[in-house]
Formats: sequence, structure tokens, C-alpha cells
Amino acid sequence: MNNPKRYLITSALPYANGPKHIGHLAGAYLPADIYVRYLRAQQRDVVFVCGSDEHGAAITIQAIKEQTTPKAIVDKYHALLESNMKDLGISFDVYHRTSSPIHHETAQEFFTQLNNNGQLEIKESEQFFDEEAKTFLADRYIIGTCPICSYENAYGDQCEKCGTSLSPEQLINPRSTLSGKTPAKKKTTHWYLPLDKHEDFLRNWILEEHQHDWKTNVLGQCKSWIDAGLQPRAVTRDLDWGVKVPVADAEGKVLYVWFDAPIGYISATKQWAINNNKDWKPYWEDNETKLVHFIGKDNIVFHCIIFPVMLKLHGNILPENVPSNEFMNLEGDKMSTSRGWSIEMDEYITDFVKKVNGGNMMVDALRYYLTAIAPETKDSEFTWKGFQDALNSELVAVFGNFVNRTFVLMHKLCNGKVPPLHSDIIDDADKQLVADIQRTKGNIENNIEGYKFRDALFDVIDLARKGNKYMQDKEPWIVAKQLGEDGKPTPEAQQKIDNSLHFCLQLCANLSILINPFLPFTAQKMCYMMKVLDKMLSWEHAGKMNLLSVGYSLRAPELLFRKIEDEEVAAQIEKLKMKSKKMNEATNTNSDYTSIEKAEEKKPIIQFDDFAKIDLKTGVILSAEKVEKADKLLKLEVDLGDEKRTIVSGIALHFEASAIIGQKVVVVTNLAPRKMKGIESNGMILMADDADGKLVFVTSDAAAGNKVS
Ligand code: B3M
Ligand code: ZN
Repeated sequence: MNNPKRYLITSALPYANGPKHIGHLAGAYLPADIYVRYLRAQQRDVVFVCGSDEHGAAITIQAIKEQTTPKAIVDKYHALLESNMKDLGISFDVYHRTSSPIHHETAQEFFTQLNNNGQLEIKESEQFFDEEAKTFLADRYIIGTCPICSYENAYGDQCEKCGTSLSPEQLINPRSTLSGKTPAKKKTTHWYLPLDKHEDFLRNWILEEHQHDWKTNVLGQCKSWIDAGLQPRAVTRDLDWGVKVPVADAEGKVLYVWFDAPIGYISATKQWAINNNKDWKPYWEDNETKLVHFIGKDNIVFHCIIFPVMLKLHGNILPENVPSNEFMNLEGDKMSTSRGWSIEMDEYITDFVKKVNGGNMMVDALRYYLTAIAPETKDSEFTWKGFQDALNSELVAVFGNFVNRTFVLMHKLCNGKVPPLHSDIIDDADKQLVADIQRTKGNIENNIEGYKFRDALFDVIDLARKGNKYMQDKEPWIVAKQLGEDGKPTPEAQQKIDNSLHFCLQLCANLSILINPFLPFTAQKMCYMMKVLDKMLSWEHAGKMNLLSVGYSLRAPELLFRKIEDEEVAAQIEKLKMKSKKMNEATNTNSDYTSIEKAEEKKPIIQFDDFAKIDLKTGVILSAEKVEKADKLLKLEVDLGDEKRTIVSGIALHFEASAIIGQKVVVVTNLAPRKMKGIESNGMILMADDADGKLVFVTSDAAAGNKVS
């Protein structure tokens, strides 16, 4: 669509079931943000919507894990995700949530219209049922072996390993995530979207109309789906968390999360319209709207096949493009929050942004690297070393260096003012630089409009590199040594200096406009240095060579980026290893089922005051003997420095009494006395499980009687 009247840009709605990692950021949020910032700089009418996906088994299962309610889960993670996105400069016009009333109404209306128009089918079928938990098992409630890649913990709706979309019946060895048992089958009734009836439409719309403008990875997935033959797809579930099916006698049924979630784009637009006193309808109903969905590759089928069929039936516009990214791996392995092999957005913010030498500079640093390695056509890999190299040798050494040198020299050789341009001495190098700026602008436009954000970013960096080369060739600091009798550079020398710094400064102004969609905080800082308003960042100004007026005085250079030190890289790699080790120990295997079991042993959060009530001290076991008629108990004498205590401990099955004499221990000293087998116990010895499940002493090297805190 050339020159659309307006744009509606969406990013996949993240499940509010936990923190999201930087792979998600690189996949669906950052590219959309770059695109939107570019469109805004062009003064286009654009609305950028997103929000939390708050329904589905992803949420209810997390609630079981955290021993709380689904509502508490979505409230907690919605707030986290909203603030993370904001901190990372993702400039949504609205960040909504699918638990909101306006979303429930919108989704129900959508379903009702399709149902009333006879576009859904109702069918009774046998579905997996957990007799113990008394629930039907759809989607993530059931796991089993993936028939495609043999991954053992594939979900009932999708294998996270190979990305294949599944139905529970396809799983080999299905088992319930609630009880771990093999499920039974039970009859139930559901509404289906008959995708099979829309095969011709999809084939034509995707594989013909969009064969040249959609990405090959997206077309490939769509083609294999369509070629495999489309099946009716259930759009309701037997669950109590979600959007209620708006039909009488549909008690206990909700809309399938993948039916309601994309409608979340519409309800988010409605919310935006309410907030801004606008009309939402043209964005979803007018053919001159360009709708673009930014997603990760595991969401392709939903956005390219299912949702478009829903939109068509409901009378909405269809997406113009669905630029989906592949996955970003991390240090040689797949990124995964549950396995602890990830960098959560929140972690990055804590470790780099909210630190003394951090701030928004480090947001842009991350945006830079994630864009530079964006998995646009194939999976890519984040490494901390790569992050360091990209920052130090590109962002700092090329872009930051050019801007900094220009400002420093301008202050030194031109009195801190934009020097005049002496047109009679403009040479080929100057002309070449101007041509480069203009050509780069065009390249960036083509690349961004073709969703090639990496290439677009490289175009900007390359232009800065040309700036460095230009400056190096002109070497104004050497020219400045041609002194006249007054000890100042000769008039000819000064003219040369003026021209080269004039061009370098105009290039800086251009760079701020061109980098703005990618690194908005950097662009802002450059505006501050140049003492210009944000208005200058308007795209129409790119390519102009009169952005800074002659004689205008500019500020001193600010630090745009900082280098990443080797120690920081090492610390992050160590942290990653520790985190994944801890996660794997906690879950023992990678199975979801065990992770749920283990998580159930977790205790609720306590306040610091609760913890502060406990008195912990180091001690040494002086003597130990078995307690009669109690095979688990040992009676211990413990030295606590200024006193000796008798403590009865349930460790007799794990340790020989004689073997633990002299053992250093940590003792809870203010536990109320308790009688066991007639002996009063005055305290408790702290123990831990080791990796093999063996009991070990929690110990300290400090001498007996020291406080532990
Ligand atoms: N919440 C799945 C995901 O986060 C899903 C996307 C919904 S987009 C409408 O991958
Ligand atoms: Zn698989």
C-alpha cells in the first residue's frame, strides 16, 4: 500500500505470566518501536498498540506455581512488563490489558457476531480430562512428546522446542501438568472456526497477493500450514479464567486465549481512542489503514492464518504485513526464562540502566546491539562479548567518537560556534560527504520500509564512519598549526577549519535525525548538545545541510556512550551460569511438571521485619548422642560462644553421632523451647539439601557465638 492514510502498528501481547527476556524485546517490540518512531518522525498518522495477554493456561498455571490467584499474577506481571517496556524506550501509544472490561466486551461482541452469522461450528468431542483435578486439559495443561522433534515437554497447543503448533491428540505419552497422570477422555462441546472453509481465501491472499512483500520465513510457514490442509479450530475452552463464552448454557466455558488475545489489539485501540478523544474505527475498518503486526516466529500461524480469517469474517481490514522475526539465542543455547538461560528485560535494567554509569545511554546500547544482531532472516545469537565488541568498536569508536571529536574541535578551533561556510573553497570531499548523507537517508528509508532494521542501522553507522574518515582527511587540528604572525591560524587555514567543522556539525545534526528511530535517547542528547528542539528530528530535515545556523553557539560535548569492561562481561556470564544452575537444581529436570511440584514447596513472601525476628548464631557441636526410642533424633550440646545449649535435631538418619563432633553450624537461637522425647530442645540447627538430595550442615567459618545476618 503506497502512502496509506494511517498506520496501526501492533506488537505481540506478552503473556503476563512472568518477566520477558531480551529475545522477546528483539523479536516483537524493538523493531516495531523503530518502525513507529520512523513513521512519527515522518508526521504520519500512526497508533502503536500493545498490552498484556492476561488469559489462558500460561496465566493459571503460573498462579498454581506461585500459589496465588490468576488475578494476582496478571496484576503483578502487567505492572512489571509495562514499566520494563517504558524503561527500554518502547513508545506504545497504549499498553492495555486483556482483563479489562472493554476487552471482554469487545471479544464477546466479536464472537457473538461470528456465531450469529453462522460462521462458527459447534461440535461435541472427546477431550483429555484429569480425573484427579476434575478439569479438561487443553493447551498448556497437557504435556507430552512432540511428534515432530521428540521434545518430551511439548505443550498441548505448541512445542516450544521446534515451534510446531499442536493439538493435544498429537502428543505422544500425554500427561497432565496438574497431576502428572495420564489423562482420561471425556465428552465436551465447543465452538470451532472452520479454517478449512477459508483455504482459498488464505492461499490467494497470502501466497499470491503477498508473495513478494512478506518475509520468506513467514510465507514458508504459512505455505506449509495451508498445504497440510487446514482443520476447524476450537475457539472455546473448558476453563474458568478468561472471557466467558457469551451464549446461554455455556457455563464454565471461556474463549480460547488465541481467539481473544489478538482482539486485544482492537480493544487496545479503543482504549487509546478513549484516552485521546479519537475515533478508533477507521484504524480497523478503513481500507486506507496500513495494519502491521510485529511478532516472533512462534506466533506466525495465529497472526497470518487464524486472526485474518476472524478479521475477514468480522468485516475488518487485514494486515498488510506480519514481519516476524526468528529467535535470538543466548551464549550458545536457546533463550528460556524457565531454564534460567536468559537475560530478562528487568535484569538488564537493574544491572545496566539503573546503575551509576548507566541511564538511558545503556538503554540505547542494548537497542543498538539487539538491532545489529536482530534475527530478521535467521536465528541469531546474543553474546556478552559480542555486546561489548559492538558497543566499544562501533557505537563508541565510530558514532560516539565522531560526534565527540566534532564538538571538541568546534569548541577549540571555532569558539564553540557553528563556523561559517566559505563556498569558494568547497572541494570534492565536501561534496562527496553531502552526497553520502543524502544517499544514506534514502537507503535508510528503503530499509526501514522493507523491515530491514539491521541494514538501516548499519547505514547510519556507516555514515558516521564516513564522517570520521572525512575528518581524518581534513585534519583541522593540523591545519590549525599554520599560524600567522598574530599566533592564530592564518585566514586561509581558518577557512579550511571552518568548512570542515561546518560540514561535520551538519552531519552530526543529520546523524541525530537518522539515529533517532533506533537510539532515541542518544538523539535527544544530541539535540541538547546542539541546543535545538526535538522538532529538528523531523524526518523531512534529514539530508539538509543547513540544520545548524552559522554563528549559533553549541554546548560542550556530552558522553553519548560508555565502553563495556571485560569485568562486566565476565560477571554477566558468571551470573547467567549461576542462574541456570540454580533453576535446573530447583526443577531437577526440565520438566514443567516437576517445576510445578517444586514450586509448590515455595513459601510465601515475608517482610524484612519477619526475618529480622530470627536470631541466628554460629556454633560448634561439642557432643552428640542418639535419643532413645527415636531413630531420627540426635541430642546435641552446642557451643554458642558465651553459652552452651542442648538442641534436639532430626538428623540421626543422616549422620553418625560421633562423626559430627566439632562440626561448625548455624543455629536459630531464639526458637521457643520444645520438648522432644522428654528432652527440652533450645534452638534449631540449619540444614540444607545438596544437589543429590543429601542433607548437609549450613555452616560458617566464623568462630562460635557470632551473629549471622
Ligand atoms: N501472548 C504468545 C506469546 O507471548 C501470546 C501472543 C499474543 S499476540 C495476540 O508468545
Ligand atoms: Zn517439537
